[in-house]
Amino acid sequence: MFVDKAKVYVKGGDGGDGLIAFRREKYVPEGGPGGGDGGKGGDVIFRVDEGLRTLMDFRYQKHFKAKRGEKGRNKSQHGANADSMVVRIPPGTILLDDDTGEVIGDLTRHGQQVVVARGGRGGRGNIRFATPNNPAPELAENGEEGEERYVTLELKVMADVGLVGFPSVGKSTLLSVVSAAQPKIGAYHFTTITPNLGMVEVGDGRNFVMADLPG
Ligand SMILES: Nc1nc2c(ncn2[C@@H]2O[C@H](COP(=O)(O)OP(=O)(O)OP(=O)(O)O)[C@@H](O)[C@H]2O)c(=O)[nH]1
Ligand SMILES: [Mg+2]
Repeated sequence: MFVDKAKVYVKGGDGGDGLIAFRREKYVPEGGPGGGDGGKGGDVIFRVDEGLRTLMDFRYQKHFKAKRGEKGRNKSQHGANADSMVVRIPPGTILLDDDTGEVIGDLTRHGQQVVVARGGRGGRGNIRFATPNNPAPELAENGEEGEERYVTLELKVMADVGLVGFPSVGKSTLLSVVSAAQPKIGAYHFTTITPNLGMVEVGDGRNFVMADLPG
């Protein structure tokens, strides 16, 4: 068994700010407050896709930030909530909070998902702050910040192919050439005592796991 690992940064979207605005209507001289609430920031969600087999994609993209919520609108309208950002992961991935070591999720089935960073709530607009004493408040809240953290992904990988052959025929050498693995190579028999695994990239985006076994 070989463990593929990756560490990524995730951040939920910030909430949209609440708006300070006043109604301006014909024949209504003092229309009162009309600033709406900000929208919620997007969540970052990790979802299992059974088409994936490795954590290779996370070597290239390590930052995942969801969009922020829209600012509150006038006429008491709520700003739009931001869409969640969905990141695809292979089945069998364990997600850990990198700082605390807490297990965030252990995802095995296709479509299973977990929110790894929540988006912030939107701030309240000035309509929310109107009171009999202060019917025209010049006050609104900022949106809440989205959660952020570093997440470690761990995937236990089973080999797709194994190299079987007599001692010293060059099995470890082959693995070292087609993958990034660095197995011990020696001009004597039984150099390899425990299996070595490596990820082989085919070139069209696909990849597979090769195991170098003892002779
Ligand atoms: N001439 C030649 N030598 C090779 C070739 N491939 C590997 N070797 C050499 O053969 C020796 C054994 O290579 P390994 O890759 O360790 O062989 P292995 O099959 O993993 O051996 P065990 O782990 O001991 O079973 C090393 O000295 C390599 O440098 C090849 O294509 N040609
Ligand atoms: Mg070997």
